[in-house]
Amino acid sequence: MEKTFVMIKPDAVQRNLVGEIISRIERKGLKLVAGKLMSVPKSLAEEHYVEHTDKPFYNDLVSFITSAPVFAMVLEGEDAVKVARHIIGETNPSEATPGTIRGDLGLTVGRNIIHGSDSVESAEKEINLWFNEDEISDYESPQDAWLYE
Ligand code: IDP
Ligand code: MG
Repeated sequence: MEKTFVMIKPDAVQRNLVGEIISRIERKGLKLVAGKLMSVPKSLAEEHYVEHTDKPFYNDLVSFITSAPVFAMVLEGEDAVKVARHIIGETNPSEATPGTIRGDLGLTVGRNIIHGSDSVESAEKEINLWFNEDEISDYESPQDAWLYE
């Protein structure tokens, strides 16, 4: 089953939206297989956003992600990468469709609530970057029988 990496950013943790966001993910049917509240070391933030090193917002982005704790997660499910990106919504919350996490809960691109891996390849990279293998659980959920044919 496909896995993806999702991180609730510092703005959403400070705004007490962790429960709301995890609830949306759970209701969708994605299975939580790892999760932790953590302060992000600068080196981890820099590595996570390495593809954006040359962007004008890179330094602010690294400062923001390291400014207060995040809630990092691994989610599992059929097409988990694509499904998580869909329920997260467009990068800029002002353009994100209502009903998505960013569309309902965010206002500006620099404070857009949540991160989700953009491909299966980056999901693998990000899961390895943020989690040790022994932090990820493999378990059967009784609702699997009612989520999948
Ligand atoms: P994504 O998070 O939807 O994958 P990316 O383009 O990969 O979007 O950008 C990574 C993160 O960088 C965004 O989630 C957002 O926090 C930040 N970001 C992207 N574009 C801008 C911008 O124009 N101004 C400020 N921050 C930005
Ligand atoms: Mg991205």
